[in-house]
Amino acid sequence: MPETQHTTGYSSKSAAPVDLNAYWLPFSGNRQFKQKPRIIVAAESCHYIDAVGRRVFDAMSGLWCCGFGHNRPEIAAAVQRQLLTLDYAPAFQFAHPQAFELASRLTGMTPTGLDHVFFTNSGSETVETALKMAKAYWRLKGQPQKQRLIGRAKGYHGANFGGTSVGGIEPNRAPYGELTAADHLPHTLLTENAFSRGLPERGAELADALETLVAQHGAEHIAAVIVEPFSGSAGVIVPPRGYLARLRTICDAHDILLIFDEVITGFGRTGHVFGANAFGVTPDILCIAKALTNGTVPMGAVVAATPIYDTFMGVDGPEYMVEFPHGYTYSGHPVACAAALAALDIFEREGLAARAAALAPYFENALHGLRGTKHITDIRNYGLAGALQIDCIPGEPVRRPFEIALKCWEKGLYVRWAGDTVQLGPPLISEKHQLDDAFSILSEVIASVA
Ligand code: PXG
Repeated sequence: MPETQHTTGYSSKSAAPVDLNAYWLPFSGNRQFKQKPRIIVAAESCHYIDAVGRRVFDAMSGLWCCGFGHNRPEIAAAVQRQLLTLDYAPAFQFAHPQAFELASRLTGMTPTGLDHVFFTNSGSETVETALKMAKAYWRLKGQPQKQRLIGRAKGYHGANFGGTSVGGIEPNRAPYGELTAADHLPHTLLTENAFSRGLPERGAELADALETLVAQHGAEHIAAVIVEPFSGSAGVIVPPRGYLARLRTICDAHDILLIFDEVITGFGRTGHVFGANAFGVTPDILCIAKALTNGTVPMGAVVAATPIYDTFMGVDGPEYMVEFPHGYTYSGHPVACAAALAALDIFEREGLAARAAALAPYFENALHGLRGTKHITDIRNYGLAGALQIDCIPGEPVRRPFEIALKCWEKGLYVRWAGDTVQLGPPLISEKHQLDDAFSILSEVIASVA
């Protein structure tokens, strides 16, 4: 059967019809999308403009990445300057000044002791880098058997092999069988914590499941545990009070590296610079991406604690030897560095972590104001991140959130649907009246959905 030719009407170069099937969208329902494409053509501060001219409030900061607002001229100017000065420099065995500048800038922002930055190009690459770094570290320390990786149920750590394996969102793993061996701690989504505001009170002892895995495998076989300070993709699952500190204590007791995946929680989302600051727990390895460049140019980074870096640098052999045989053509890309430096200027100059912290109680009140609206079985929030748990239609857990999000889009509000949740991560620069409008659309839409 010939493939249907759909047209968007937005062919940029020619009048030829665009074949919608030429583009295979990531993490999307392609068949549904192509019946009625949602095409975004422009952005402005906290809004998107779609192909029919609709202005849509970006209540997800893109995909959690554009929290400082869209189309910031300072970032555009820095990128243009960089493109006309040094568009690319080899990342292996050579470097350029902006990579050092950005690395130093970042180590000035990360918790004490996290002082060495390895650049990547996405959250997924960041996670792969962190996992390989952890495994290689133990080999260099003379403990080659310390290799097991532990994630957490409902965790999301990107789409590559290692990240998918330590990830705990079942539908993301199921299509592929086993990729890399990994164990999982239980998630911390407890019904008795439903409708908690901020940190839930119950469940810190769930961290003790790590002791069970230690008893099962022996600490001498476990390299690292990776968790998101709060789980983003699974729908803002906030750690129970004391949980992360307990995980840190158990890792310390057994010499297990603790990796925080702060791809979503970094750069102000929690109302602090990092989730590590918000929750008062410092990991051995910190993973960042997304808001590092305000979403403008792909970039990520692993920030490693000094003992890890020193172990690699202390390796036997001649000094010209590569200590960590890992990296990417575009690691520390000059254009990405320029974008990140300009984005961090904005972040610091405008005090956006503090702004998020100041706006968070207003956001929390508005979000929890939806309690009692039909279909909503839980509401969770931290900083400027929030999620609604939506009662499932039997056999179709994803349908209702999907219908809610599409109706919101039509009414000028972009929220994300994933699994049985609707999620919000508004720009850190949002105004209260914009949040009011967003919540009034959301409440009206949820009430109208069957
Ligand atoms: N770790 C975490 C914690 C993430 O949230 C990644 C790694 C992977 O990043 P890249 O840049 O490779 O996509 C992510 C990405 C959502 C959503 O709606 C979340 C992500 C991506 C897209 C959508 O929750 N997180």
